[in-house]
Amino acid sequence: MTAETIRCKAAVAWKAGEPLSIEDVEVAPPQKGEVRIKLVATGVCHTDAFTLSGEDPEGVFPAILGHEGGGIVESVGEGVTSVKVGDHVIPLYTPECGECKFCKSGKTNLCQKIRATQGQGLMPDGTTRFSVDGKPIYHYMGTSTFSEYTVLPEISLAKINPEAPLEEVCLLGCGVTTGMGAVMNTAKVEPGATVAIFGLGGIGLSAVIGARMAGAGRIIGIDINESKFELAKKLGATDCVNPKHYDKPIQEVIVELTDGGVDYSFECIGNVNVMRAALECCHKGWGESVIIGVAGAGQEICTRPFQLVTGRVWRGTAFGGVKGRSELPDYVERYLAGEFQLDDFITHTMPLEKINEAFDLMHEGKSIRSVIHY
Ligand code: NAD
Ligand code: AHE
Ligand code: ZN
Ligand code: ZN
Repeated sequence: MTAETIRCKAAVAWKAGEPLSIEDVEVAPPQKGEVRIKLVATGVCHTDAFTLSGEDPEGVFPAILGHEGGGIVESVGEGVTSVKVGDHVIPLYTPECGECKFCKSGKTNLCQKIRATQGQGLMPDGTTRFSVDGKPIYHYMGTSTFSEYTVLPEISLAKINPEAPLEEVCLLGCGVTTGMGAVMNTAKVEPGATVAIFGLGGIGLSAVIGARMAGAGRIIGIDINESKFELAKKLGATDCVNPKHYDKPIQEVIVELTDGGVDYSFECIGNVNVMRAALECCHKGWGESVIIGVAGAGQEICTRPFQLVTGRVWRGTAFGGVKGRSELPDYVERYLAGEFQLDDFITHTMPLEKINEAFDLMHEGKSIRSVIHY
């Protein structure tokens, strides 16, 4: 049976810098190779706030933001074979087509099959499935989870175990996978290593969990908001440091604390000055720093090249280097097996109508993750 247009609620970002507006949107049926899903829950990540602020060079408006969702397949377009109606899925802003140069390289999770149209807020055929009173609304990161229903390409869905609570595993659609993956997959932190994690929000705390699971010997959490320290310690941080308590640069403080620097550092904020500090607190000869945070348009990183000449390594990661379709379902299984918890992250839950409160709580430093329940 051919699917019909659905009318539902969505939070629309009409303009940069303005609160989201709850609207009745039309969601067109999935086209060839596409899938329409009913969202059950979505987290709110700092990247949503970043794009809404107008700092994202790829930010297009009006758009439906959101990229940390969990949902159930409602209908499928022509030719879709890998998922069926009723399957539980996590939307992927990093798809996995399995056939592009990037997928075939085996060296990266950055599938590029639909990256160009995704960055323009469009489906792969160059059009949009969302509209309000006939006016097209752009997609966001290929996911647009701040809507009761959304449409994605088949290659942008990870099919997961239906026993997993979507209200929790939605966080594996971005934050938790990114932080854990950065540590275990990108950096490959080894047992006994000393690790510094800058920024203890959803991403940094997930990196703390990853470091604990990797068997790191020392996990130093750094944040200017000390209310984050209690949870960081519960999750495995051995030390918590507030840079505001020191007169000298934080990299010097960390180098002194660690007999010459850390083996691995992670920047989980999006601040280019902290990115420099994260590199420079690494141990001479081998320390590696991984950039996770997303910095605003026009910003650049800098350090003395001597930092790299003398063996420090600077790298970055998107979605923790995780290949969504082939590897994310296993993260869900590991969660179900009790290897890590997600409820600690969910400081607030709310209906879609209150989504602007989730952004306020994030900006006030009061939340780790707000999860919208549909
Ligand atoms: P968040 O707002 O929940 O957490 C950020 C934390 O950084 C807060 O605890 C804040 O107090 C702290 N902080 C701010 N300035 C600081 C400073 N100068 N020194 C120390 N701590 C400071 O954000 P989040 O959702 O955890 O996201 C963190 C960053 O990661 C954002 O830039 C986001 O866009 C990015 N991100 C990247 C990826 C990726 O794939 N690379 C994925 C998800 C999120
Ligand atoms: N559009 C921005 C960059 C935003 C960005 O870096 N996004 C990360 C994911 S953040 C999730 O919370 C990412 O995956 N990047 C890889 C990619 O292909 O976008 C800009 O600067 O233009
Ligand atoms: Zn995110
Ligand atoms: Zn690909």
